[in-house]
Amino acid sequence: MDFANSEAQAGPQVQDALPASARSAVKVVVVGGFGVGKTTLVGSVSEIRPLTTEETMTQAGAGVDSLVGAENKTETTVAMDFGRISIDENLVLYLFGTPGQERFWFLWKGLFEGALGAVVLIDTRRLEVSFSVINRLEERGVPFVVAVNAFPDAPVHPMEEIRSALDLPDYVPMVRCDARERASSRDTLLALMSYLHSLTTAPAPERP
Ligand SMILES: Nc1nc2c(ncn2[C@@H]2O[C@H](COP(=O)(O)OP(=O)(O)OP(=O)(O)O)[C@@H](O)[C@H]2O)c(=O)[nH]1
Ligand SMILES: [Mg+2]
Repeated sequence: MDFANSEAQAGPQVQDALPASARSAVKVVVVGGFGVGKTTLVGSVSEIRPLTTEETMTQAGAGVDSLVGAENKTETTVAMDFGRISIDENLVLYLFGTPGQERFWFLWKGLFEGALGAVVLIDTRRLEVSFSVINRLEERGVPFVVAVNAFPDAPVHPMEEIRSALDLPDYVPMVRCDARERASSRDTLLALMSYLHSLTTAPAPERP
């Protein structure tokens, strides 16, 4: 990971304090299949040292976790990622990244408690890992945006093709992002906030 985690510098830091002007806080979850960049996104955008629960991958995952497109991956999230970003002087987002490996998905229930919305990260080399993630969000009625993460050797498809492959309704916003880039990760979260805002002001779209 190219960002400091909570173990690197122990103890409270001045920059970790909540801005005094913050009036509202919103919980957002970052979800997606194994290795799509969830921890990277939370780490790149967080204004506090992100809390991560990365553990070294072991042989336990052999034959269970598909490493296609993530062959060099050595660590995986076993509980959650946590970060914070101030959208403006009044609004603070608390970010919770979920574990990607299906055997840790039982933890999702707690992580989703009180969440207003979700970012679903997608890797176009492994779209199939996103199906069950999206199903679970739809079952829970959590509004979400889909962010296509830019991996260098990932095929670039028009958004509408990806929408159709994922069977996503027209009203679900889709964006491209590079989870390593702070500005890009921030834009992705802004897309979610703007979508959540539109849901409160517009008549509910027709859902199947
Ligand atoms: N090129 C490129 N690499 C990325 C991007 N996002 C993440 N990566 C790399 O992909 C690997 C996996 O990223 P993680 O952030 O650990 O993925 P994750 O979704 O948290 O993985 P799990 O917690 O194991 O499910 C890391 O080596 C990242 O550096 C991206 O936008 N572009
Ligand atoms: Mg992770």
